Amino acid sequence: MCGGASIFRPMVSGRVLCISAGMLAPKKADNPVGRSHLYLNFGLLGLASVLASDGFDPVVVHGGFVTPEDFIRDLVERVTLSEEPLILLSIPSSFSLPWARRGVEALRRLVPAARIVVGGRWVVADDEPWIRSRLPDVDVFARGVAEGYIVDIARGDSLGRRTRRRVPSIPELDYRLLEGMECFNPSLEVSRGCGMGCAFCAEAREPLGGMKPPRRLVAEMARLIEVYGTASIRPYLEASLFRPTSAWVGELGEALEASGVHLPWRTETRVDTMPPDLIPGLARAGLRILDLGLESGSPAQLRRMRKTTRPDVYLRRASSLLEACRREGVWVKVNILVHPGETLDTVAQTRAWLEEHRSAIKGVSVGPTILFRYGRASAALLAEFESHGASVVDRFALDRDGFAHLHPSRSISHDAAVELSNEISRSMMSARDYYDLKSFGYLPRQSSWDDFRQIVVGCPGGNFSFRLEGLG
Ligand code: B12
Repeated sequence: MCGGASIFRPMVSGRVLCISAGMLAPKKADNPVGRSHLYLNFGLLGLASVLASDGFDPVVVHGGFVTPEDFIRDLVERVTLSEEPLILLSIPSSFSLPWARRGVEALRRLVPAARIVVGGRWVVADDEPWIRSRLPDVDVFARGVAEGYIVDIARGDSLGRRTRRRVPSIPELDYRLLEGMECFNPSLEVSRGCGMGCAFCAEAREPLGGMKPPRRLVAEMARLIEVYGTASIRPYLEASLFRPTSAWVGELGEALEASGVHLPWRTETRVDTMPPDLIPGLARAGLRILDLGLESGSPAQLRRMRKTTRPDVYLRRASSLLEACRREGVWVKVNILVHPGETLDTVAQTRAWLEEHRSAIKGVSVGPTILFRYGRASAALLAEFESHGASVVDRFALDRDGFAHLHPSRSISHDAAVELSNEISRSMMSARDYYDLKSFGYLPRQSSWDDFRQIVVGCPGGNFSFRLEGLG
């Protein structure tokens, strides 16, 4: 079963417990569809993979939407822990912070001698005093990416003395370490970093690294098929900025042909960095869904986001890319932000742009920009947002919760922004479109259209972000 029941192997002494913090409620509407999402923490799985190759015995579990106290109690009851077990807790987003806080309290109560190490670079950032104030019972906080020193942590070396180990910067993910593996559609990391400087992203200044060589990627796909025992998997190729060259696409095609591997996959990129002429080759190599961070169809808003200094060129490129995807049968999901400075006019511009490209868009993800606390960078970002006319809904939220909702401008309140986001979403996406997109990477692997349909039909008033049509 997916999302709760145990397939746990008996715990042996010295096993490293790697917990991905869950969430108390979904980020958007709290309904059964939101709660059926599985958020694979491949960053944590990568750390477990490094530990396993160094002789440790890690296991990765996901809190999902289970109440933290129940989750931890169940975990402690069904596993045999060593006397002073090492527990790695990963906090993938600020939305997981309340779960993590209660989870740590439960761990301290039930396993007082545990050594609890917390990481998750988007939340821990560069501000240990703050994260310690949120999670006082934790022993060690780890910053940044951790493949280089996770083994030292597991050995009990102090972080101050840590030595940088020589591990590949992107480890191969060992899905056998993931509890409930069969429920998750796997991810494969192809590159790290972005560095494009967008106002709302913490990776704005993380430089883009090189892409994984195609031969290595294909070998990993082949091993995934072997581990899952089936080719009916739909991997997400993870990269904050997926930017292949034509040589890379050509080599990928050759490597796939030579190995006989053929898997449909999904990835995410920017509209202005992916040349449309690469789409036919990528489609032949299995690209089925492309997530595009368009963010807005309004030139003024694109400038405010620092997405581009030439919105006309940016939007023209976006049109050509969408057209290339449409021609090749690649589904496009467009991400849109209702951002500081937004007015009803700028929203109308975005809606008109989406309408014009409707035939090339399978679905959208729309939401108001959220201000995430990212260490010392947050104050400057808030000042920038305020200069566009935005204000925070609750001035204590940023320090208390690690994120703050915004009123985008005097003319659009936060509630109005949520409502506008839902309207745009519903106008662009049917229940079937939503399912088709989500069944690639977010819903449990075995979840069929019929299962999904029944969940939706069984939840009248679910405030879904898609049109309730075609549900039978
Ligand atoms: C891929 C991705 C996902 C994937 C996978 C997440 C993952 N962590 O593996 C999925 C789809 C599951 C996901 C889900 C969500 N995400 Co997301 N996601 C990203 C993205 C694009 C890249 C994350 C990344 O860097 N992965 C690469 C791996 C290698 O890095 P990593 O996960 O950080 O792990 C490394 C370190 O953090 C550290 N580490 C992590 N855990 C631990 C634990 C220990 C003990 C140690 C020592 C170290 C350590 O070591 C790891 C390996 O080096 C980012 C950023 C972006 N550019 O937009 C957003 C981002 C992280 N997501 C975000 C959000 C909000 C979400 C969602 C709420 C949904 C959403 N999109 O709004 C959910 C929340 C899930 C949850 N339970 O909280 C926000 C978080 C902002 C914040 N401060 O809260 C980001 C920054 C995007 C943004 N809007 O700005 N996400």
